[in-house]
Amino acid sequence: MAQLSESVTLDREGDVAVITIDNPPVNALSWHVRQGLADGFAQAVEGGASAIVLICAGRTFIAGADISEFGQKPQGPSLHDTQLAMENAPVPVIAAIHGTALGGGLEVALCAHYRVALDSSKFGLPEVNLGLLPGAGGTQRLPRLVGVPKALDMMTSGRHIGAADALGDGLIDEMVEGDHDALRNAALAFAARAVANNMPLAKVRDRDEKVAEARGNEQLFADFRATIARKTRGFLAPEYNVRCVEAAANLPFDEGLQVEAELFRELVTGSQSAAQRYYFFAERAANKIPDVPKDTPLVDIQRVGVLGAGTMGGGIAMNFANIGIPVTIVERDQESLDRGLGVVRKNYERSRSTTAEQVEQRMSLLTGSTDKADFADCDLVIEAVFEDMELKKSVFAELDQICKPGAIMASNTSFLDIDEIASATSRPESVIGMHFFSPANVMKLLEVIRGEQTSASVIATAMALGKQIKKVAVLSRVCPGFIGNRILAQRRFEADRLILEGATPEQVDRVLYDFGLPMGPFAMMDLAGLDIGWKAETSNSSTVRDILCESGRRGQKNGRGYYTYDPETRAATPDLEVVAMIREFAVSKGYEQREVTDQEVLERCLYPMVNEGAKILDEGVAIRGSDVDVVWVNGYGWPVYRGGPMFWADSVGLPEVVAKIREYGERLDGDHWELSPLMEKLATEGGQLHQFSN
Ligand code: T1G
Ligand code: NAD
Repeated sequence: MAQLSESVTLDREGDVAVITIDNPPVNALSWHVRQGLADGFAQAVEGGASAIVLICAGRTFIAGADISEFGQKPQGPSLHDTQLAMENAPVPVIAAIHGTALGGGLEVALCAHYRVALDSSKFGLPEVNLGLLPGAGGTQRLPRLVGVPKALDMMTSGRHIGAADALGDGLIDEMVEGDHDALRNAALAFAARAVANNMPLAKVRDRDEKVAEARGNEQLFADFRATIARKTRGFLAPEYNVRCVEAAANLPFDEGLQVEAELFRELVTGSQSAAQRYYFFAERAANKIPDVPKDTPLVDIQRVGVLGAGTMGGGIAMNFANIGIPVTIVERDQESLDRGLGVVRKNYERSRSTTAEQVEQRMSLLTGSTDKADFADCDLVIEAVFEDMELKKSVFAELDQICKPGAIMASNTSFLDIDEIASATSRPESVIGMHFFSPANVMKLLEVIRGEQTSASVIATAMALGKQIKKVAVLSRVCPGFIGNRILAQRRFEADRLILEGATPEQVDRVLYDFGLPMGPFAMMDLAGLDIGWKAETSNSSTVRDILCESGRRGQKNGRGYYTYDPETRAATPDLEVVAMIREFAVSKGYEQREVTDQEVLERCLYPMVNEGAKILDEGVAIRGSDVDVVWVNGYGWPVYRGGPMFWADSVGLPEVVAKIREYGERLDGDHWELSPLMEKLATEGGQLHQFSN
């Protein structure tokens, strides 16, 4: 066996050459892998091998290019040359695939003449998630095997397909059951058959029949663009991926490769991909807690309890039933319980990805009760009752009596002090915040709130559980509103003031929507309901919300809020009557009316958020700047192609942001305009918020 580079070896099985990549954790195509591959194919052919098998050690086949190398000085041979060597090899080249063949990994496999894969394998070209497109021939080769519609779907969604699917599409030639040894043996057997039967050296580039079906079919591409328009709003990469597939259908292979190379170059040097690549690592960093080592023992969670089956409780329970963990749901009375379980069943029945059988299987994992004593055998209880401190303290005192030793008691509070809630128990070390976002069975973010006394084991368990239920968990310390809601409150304050000074709700919402946020603050308030926490008997026309509610407006639920809503389509239309009511109210409060520019709206809504994010870092509430970004991308729909509030502020330039905050702070009152010392320091020293860590 020859060690060709630090991560690639060349070996012989009889007269078949075996090239093995071993580059943990995911066999990414780092420069030394590319070097080893180039040498491996050359030496295998020079050595007279009758066939070549390419296989990877460890947990997966190649999971793509080495993302950490992007933006760095290029090293080692280009992937393109190695792929040509594979494709033009004078002997059969078989790729043996296990785990995930993703991005450049699948593109390498597509240059083999044949592909053999374990039945547990996954395949994908997820570059779009990094603001990119497959830049190693994948945009031209994939459609030639799976057809144009499938390639469009895979490349613009980034989704992975399974081995059975891949076999059906002709993406692989043989599916193997078993383990890595079974795969290796099957690939060697396939190689022997290929040699014995003189099987053709099939080049994917020569396959035309599947792309020919879409040649000149502009309608197909137009229809596809229309289907993805809404969910890819603001992103560049999806459209560029579509253009490459169009080239695959309409141009000769090498010309299509040219189109791919040009569009790839544009994306990889652009700001969107830089933000999305940053975000890829930011999401993975969020899992690392400096004072909670990786090997911290976890609490074994076999059964979960959820207290309260309201808006949040039901969704929280679904997350655990979805992964097979039984859940006891306790409500204060049977009627509330039936209502809550009814909503859960409806949500399951409405979900297109859940079969009728799965609905029953998951509902069977949910046990309803009106007696908290039924939490006695739970390893974790998550409380989701009304947002009231006294109520929460009283139920935690009860849980303290009921829950078994070692059980975790978590609160889904949005704002309240976890330490104060924990003080109602005799075991604050077992109390933690697990803050889900609505709808809890859909939103990916889980803010994990550690109290002063929460144990490392409880923190580690909550973070690991977050990954298990397919959430992105981010750790926060206690402060009002934690990371996400605390930052949201700053924007809300300025948005409310801007409409008193002359901006309109439509203008504020439009500016933030065009920036890439899913919805502006006023449309969001209409969606949530203007009367949340509002009481007619105490309303005294002291806020815009008061006067809107006093006028009978409740938001989307009664078709009138800051906007009026079409009863059929729910489409929102700016309400001039509301604009006039706000004007009159503002003037009565002494606000001078003036023209407010879109730029001022953007700066006054986003800069206080950045400033608050910096304060959160300064106080050590968040571990690192990128955690703040992960919270906002996953919990509040901040466009990932802008990285997050911290990354975005750095891209604007902290000196500019600091100068603006100072300027606004001089004429506007409010703590949110008091400059964060950390941001001032970083701006002076040329530091970056998104790279800051405590
Ligand atoms: N490059 C560098 N590091 C990577 C990596 C990659 N491609 N993929 C994963 N890692 C690191 C990751 O940061 C983490 O490190 C560890 O591996 C485990 O990852 C030319 C342009 C493969 C499904 O987009 O989707 O090819 O935190 O925690 O949940 O056309 O990783 O432990 O230090 O995510 O089991 C295209 C990206 C690249 C796939 C495994 N490929 N990776 O998931 O583990 S662009 C991708 C994943 C490209 C070509 C183009 C997932 C995974 P650390 P993990 P996991
Ligand atoms: P909700 O009013 O929809 O549901 C609360 C449920 O708790 C009700 O069904 C009520 O019957 C039940 N309940 C109240 N007291 C109880 C008791 N003593 N025993 C058992 N059940 C009891 O409220 P929600 O929106 O689901 O909020 C619940 C918690 O989650 C709050 O702390 C809230 O701040 C937090 N939260 C809400 C959201 C959101 O968007 N709604 C998001 C994140 C967190």
